[in-house]
Amino acid sequence: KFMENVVKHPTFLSGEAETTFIDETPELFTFPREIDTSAQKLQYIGDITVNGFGDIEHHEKKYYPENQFMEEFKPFPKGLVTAKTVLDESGTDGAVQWIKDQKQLLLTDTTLRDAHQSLFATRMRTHDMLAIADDMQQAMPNLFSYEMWGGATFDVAYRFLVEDPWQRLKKLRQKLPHTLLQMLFRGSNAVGYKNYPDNAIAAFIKQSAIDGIDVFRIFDSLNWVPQLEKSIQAVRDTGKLAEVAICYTGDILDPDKQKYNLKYYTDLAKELQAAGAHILAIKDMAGLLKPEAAYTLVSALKDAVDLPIHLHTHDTAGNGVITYQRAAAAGVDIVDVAQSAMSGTTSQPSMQSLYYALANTDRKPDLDIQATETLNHYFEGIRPFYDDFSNGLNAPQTENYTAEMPGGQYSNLRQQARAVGLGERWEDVKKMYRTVNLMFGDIVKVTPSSKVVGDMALFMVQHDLTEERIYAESASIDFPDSVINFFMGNLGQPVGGFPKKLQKAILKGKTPSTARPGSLAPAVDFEAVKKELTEKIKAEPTDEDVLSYIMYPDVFLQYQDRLDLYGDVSTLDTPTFFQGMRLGERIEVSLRPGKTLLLALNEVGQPDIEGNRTLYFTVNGQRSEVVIHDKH
Ligand code: 3PY
Ligand code: ZN
Repeated sequence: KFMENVVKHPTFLSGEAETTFIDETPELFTFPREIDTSAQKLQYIGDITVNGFGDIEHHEKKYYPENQFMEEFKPFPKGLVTAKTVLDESGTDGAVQWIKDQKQLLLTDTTLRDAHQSLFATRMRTHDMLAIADDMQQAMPNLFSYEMWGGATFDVAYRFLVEDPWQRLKKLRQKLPHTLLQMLFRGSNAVGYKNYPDNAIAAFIKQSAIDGIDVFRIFDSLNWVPQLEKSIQAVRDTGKLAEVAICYTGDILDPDKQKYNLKYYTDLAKELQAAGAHILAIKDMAGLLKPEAAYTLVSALKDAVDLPIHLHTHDTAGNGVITYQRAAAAGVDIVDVAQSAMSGTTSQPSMQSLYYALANTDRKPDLDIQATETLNHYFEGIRPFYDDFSNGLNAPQTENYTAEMPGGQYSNLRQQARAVGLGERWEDVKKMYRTVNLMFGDIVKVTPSSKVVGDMALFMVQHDLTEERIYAESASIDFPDSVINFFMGNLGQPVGGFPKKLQKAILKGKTPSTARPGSLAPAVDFEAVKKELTEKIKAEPTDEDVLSYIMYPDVFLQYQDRLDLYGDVSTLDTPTFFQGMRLGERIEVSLRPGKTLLLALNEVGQPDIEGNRTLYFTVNGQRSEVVIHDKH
């Protein structure tokens, strides 16, 4: 391929090629990716069959009832006015006015983002989304939006699902043309866990808008407004909706928890309005907003600002629907719900339950309830595929009113605890999470600040550390990097500042910063990054690839390596993707449009002296083998 590139290069053809020709022409080294082959698919399936998926305990593939979701829905009503058509035709001002004019409670469906992030560690695959997206569009034509991107979905797609998240966005955009698509954006932390330079933030937002995002829910993990301003402006520059979040913590009605009182939230809302928010979100990431507090808060915010209010909660403690009902009574404009089969516990409250709770009131959502009940069966069918990643909860967790752990963190931290051998000590980890929060000065906890609290809690449980020992022995303790980074001020400033004694103990003489981290970060040179990435992947990257590489260099390169090894595995059915194949099983795999493989696994050989096993398949009737190293 290299020689072919050389002899076809214009400089070479012109006869001007000198000895530096090869050094100066990096494009010679960019080769088109090999198209998918059945050998690549066998490599993937063989590896999962023999070694299992990631850090999930290896088990025999489970049997699932055949998912025969073949329901038909009414076609999308022609000419229907939706929030999306209003935004496209009348811009952000028109959309904001339209929201304010609605009497019914508007709904955002989080099934494709926060629900699975909170229930099974963000593992829902694009394959399972695309299979139902047309039906979702038809069954729920009147939704305000789908939250379907951002948060943890971005890195999990690359890291664990061998998928390109931008493709998910573009494909869902095609299938959901009439509904706003919404993403969760972590302000200066974008879709990552650290601070990124301002121009990287702006470029990421611009590309996301081009590829299909209409509503950006922007938050800062410490509610520090300087960390939000650049993102708000960047979204406004795209002509899309900047929905800016107050992250809710504590309890405004509890006299003992007045660090975050009503005045704190109304003052913050005014600042966010002044910073350019089109919509105000109340982001109750841990499900701490109790029903009467919701009534009080929404009423006060309605008085304080002139913005539509969008409420997001998690049903961790089981009171989510009542919270929404009281918020609706106070005039909240939009709330976040998930399909019943994907709702409850650490996820959002159920869309269907909320509908019935508000039936026969003037806030009843405009929903074809029978159609959504039918649609929900699809999610009932696929949810068991993800049981290996489950949060393990089947009942409300009222203790979370004390632990204050965000829903999106719960299943991830549990998974992290298992990975470091603390699976059995989960109760201790939760208790320690609360202790660490108080040690840190009772901070707002949401990604990435919640991750810092989680890392410290795991660290303390793992090393049997108490608060007293942290102070007494700090000189000899190697604190987790994320904790040092936080106390250096690299995620911004927490409400009320850092606790000085602990900060000193953790930083061991280093000087923390109080500047906005983005004001210190050098701007990204996109051309230089593109060149570097071209050399690394030996192919021309897309603009999206460059942004992903800026966010997650190692994760992105590992994804590229796996793509080279396995080809596009996004077309595998989900049980096969996570659990491989059973002996004697037959499956169909779509290789590319119009090309399907019929695979059968006939035999798994014994490991040879080096631990390699040969797997014997039939592929479209032809015998085929693959050798897999058994890692056990
Ligand atoms: C995320 O940032 O991923 C969250 O879901 C925060 O709640
Ligand atoms: Zn959430």
